[in-house]
Amino acid sequence: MTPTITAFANSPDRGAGLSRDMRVRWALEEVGQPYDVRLVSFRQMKEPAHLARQPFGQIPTYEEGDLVLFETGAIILHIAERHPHLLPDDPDARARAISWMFAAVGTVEPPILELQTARFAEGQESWTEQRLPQVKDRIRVRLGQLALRLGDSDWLDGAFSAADIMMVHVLLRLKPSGLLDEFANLAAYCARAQARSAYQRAFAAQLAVAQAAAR
Ligand code: GTB
Repeated sequence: MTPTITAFANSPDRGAGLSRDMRVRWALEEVGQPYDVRLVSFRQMKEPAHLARQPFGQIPTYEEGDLVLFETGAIILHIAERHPHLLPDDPDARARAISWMFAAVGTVEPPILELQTARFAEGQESWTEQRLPQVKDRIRVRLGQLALRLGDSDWLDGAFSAADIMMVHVLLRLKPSGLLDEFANLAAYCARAQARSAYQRAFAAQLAVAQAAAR
């Protein structure tokens, strides 16, 4: 059955690949699962039909028959459980990969989101400039810890997995800030992931939506 995901009809990142549907597209491309996309406007995201799928009025969602999922971590875990190659077969390695998926959204993403909030939602506040150095330092702490653990490995724990999809996509949001480039192995890790053909197909698909919206 072909799943349907939702994505922004008009993504605020204009096709830079930073919206979270990109993670789901990438996972689906990695496993070779074709998918349909339902584009939603900001207004539609807050209407009952979409709220029934995503109680917080956000994208992406994932529909497969009667199954409706939200939260990218859960969606990608579901895809990885239904298809080979995105999680290790060995139960312990699988559990470790899932730990990294949680770490991406629960430990690494929150300080990065704080920077987005400081820049975009609170950018006009008088105290924002004073706050930014602390926000950036909190990110550097996390990136330093992650960089230490990654070392010169290609991927987080053995072979490429769903954990790398989650972590790389979280890290990519930092690119415009320059913070990622302070950690050479993390920048190389992201570049390695972005060179994957599945990443590139997913990126092209979401960019095509943004380009069509701009016409
Ligand atoms: N925890 C949820 C998940 O992982 O699925 C978070 C979902 C989420 O925040 N979705 C965003 C959304 O729907 C889309 S990605 N926001 C609308 C709302 O909350 O009302 C948001 C996004 C846009 C642009 C960039 N960027 O340019 O860097 C990054 C992220």
